[in-house]
Amino acid sequence: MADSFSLHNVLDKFKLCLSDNKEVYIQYYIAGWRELVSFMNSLGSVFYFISSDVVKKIQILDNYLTDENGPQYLTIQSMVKYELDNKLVDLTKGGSHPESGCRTLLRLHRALLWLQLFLESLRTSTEESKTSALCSEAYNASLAQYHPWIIRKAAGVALCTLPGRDAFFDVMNAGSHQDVITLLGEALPQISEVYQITQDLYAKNNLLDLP
Ligand code: 1PZ
Repeated sequence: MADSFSLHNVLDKFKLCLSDNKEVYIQYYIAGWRELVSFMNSLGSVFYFISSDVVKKIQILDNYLTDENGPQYLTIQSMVKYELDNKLVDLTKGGSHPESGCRTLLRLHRALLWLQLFLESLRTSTEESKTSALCSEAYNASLAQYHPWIIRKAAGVALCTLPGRDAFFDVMNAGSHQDVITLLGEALPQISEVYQITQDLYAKNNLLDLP
């Protein structure tokens, strides 16, 4: 990626996600994910199989956002209402809308929990902590339950190649280690709020298990 990555960029995008009345703007949600993709790509080619899936999902949502019904996709709340009202969501496998906005965003939403857990454990980690261990603990506590064995295996292999804690802080490109830790402390509550609002919305509409 030509753009140089900084943790600031990710956090800025997720900060912009929330509207005054606590709706979540899809435009900034996917912009946050674009930054994460550029981060993953800077970690090396083992991560392409992960980032290419994220890119695919960003693209699906971006297409909805820019097509003629784009205004319905302004926020996650408006998307859920629009797609449910118009029967555009497959609630079971084998329907005619396998790539609804709702199910696509759900995949990113589940991964956001992983990110939140991982960044929180990184924030409170010590010099002896291993990023690969923190990362896979967060993965096992969140995303792994939705992945078949073969993907869990591949994710495990990729995670083994993660740089150590010091190098990882450097790749985040947000100043000294202490700066990064402070930044994470400020920003994680915002990511967590975006996560929680989405989670409650999906739960209320019985969308948490979309195929
Ligand atoms: C910093 C290092 C990042 C390590 C991330 C550890 C997580 C490994 C996840 C590996 C899964 C990638 C392969 C694609 C799986 C897809 O099958 C699933 C389900 O989608 P479907 O098949 O139903 O359409 N895709 C996902 O679960 C989305 C995966 C997102 C992974 C996000 C990682 C976040 C990285 C942030 C970087 C700091």
